Amino acid sequence: MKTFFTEKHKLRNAKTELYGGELVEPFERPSRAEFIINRVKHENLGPIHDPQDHGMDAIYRIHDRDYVDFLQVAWEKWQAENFAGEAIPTTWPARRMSQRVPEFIEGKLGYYAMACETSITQGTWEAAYWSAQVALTAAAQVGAGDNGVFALCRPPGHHSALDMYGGYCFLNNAAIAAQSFLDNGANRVAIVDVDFHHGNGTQDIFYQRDDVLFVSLHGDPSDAFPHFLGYRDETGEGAGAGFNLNYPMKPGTEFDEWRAALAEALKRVSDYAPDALVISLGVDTFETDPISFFKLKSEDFVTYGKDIAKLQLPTLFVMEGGYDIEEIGINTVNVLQGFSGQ
Ligand code: OKP
Ligand code: ZN
Repeated sequence: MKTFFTEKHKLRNAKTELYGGELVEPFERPSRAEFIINRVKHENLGPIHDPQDHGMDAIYRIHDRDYVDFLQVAWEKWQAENFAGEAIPTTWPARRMSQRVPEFIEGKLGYYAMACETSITQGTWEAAYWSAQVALTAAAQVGAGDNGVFALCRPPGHHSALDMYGGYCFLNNAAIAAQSFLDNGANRVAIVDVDFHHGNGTQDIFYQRDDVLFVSLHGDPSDAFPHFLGYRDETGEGAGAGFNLNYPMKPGTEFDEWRAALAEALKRVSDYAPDALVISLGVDTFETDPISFFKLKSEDFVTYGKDIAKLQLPTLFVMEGGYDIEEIGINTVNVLQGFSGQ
């Protein structure tokens, strides 16, 4: 299996995350990708390639222009105010307030953020841009006939929507890749999101569409981030009615229950008969993940990789979360090895 990866992910290197009322070192840090790429090499998963530059067009197929403009200049504008710390919003357009976009950077941050743990800093835009290019290049490789390809994206993407960042995400790599399949001749694409957290961004982007089926397994939003989307009764709207499927699960969920939900999800995908499958691959379902509450063990990742392979679909794996950093490489590559029968 080919891996697409760039060292440019290191440009995303915030010093702070607001967690438990303190500014801590971000859980989503550069060493995550280093552990994964080292495991890819150690296991001889396959060749590692740099991404090609597919430009901005594919990004604008998913994200709003004003939002992308904001991301590109947010750090510069924040710095111009001479604030001491990294760019974090403090105020949101909550219920019954105006949804106009403010001029001042602190207001813009609140307008475009869906969560405030994600500080914007020097290099954030460039890393997010190249993370999307990794997904696009890997998608093109699937389009060229490879049946399983790994996009080692960092930063992750599935919390990012049309005009929202947060949850460590800026551009929705999986959604951008899914749209690129459609723009290159696919009629239907399925996205299965196995990250511990609900893929609110991906759900929102495709909620009214029937050309992308979105299925997510995740911690119940009543108990887990992103808290405000991911319930079972969110099934799609308009043309998209019936094309969104959520499997929220409770704290302590073990692999047997999780795997049964995956089996149902994969049955729905199979019935949909997509031309391509995108897996939003987060391994924060692991039993010792520091910010999650499922109980998967390392060998379970191999098992579910095999389950996904049984669909026999052209499959793109897009890296999302996973924060038990010492084990992240093992768990991620276990899925890919299970899939490819290595
Ligand atoms: C990003 B991805 C936990 C706070 C969690 C943000 C989590 C973002 C996860 N108490 N805050 O889906 O792995
Ligand atoms: Zn996650």
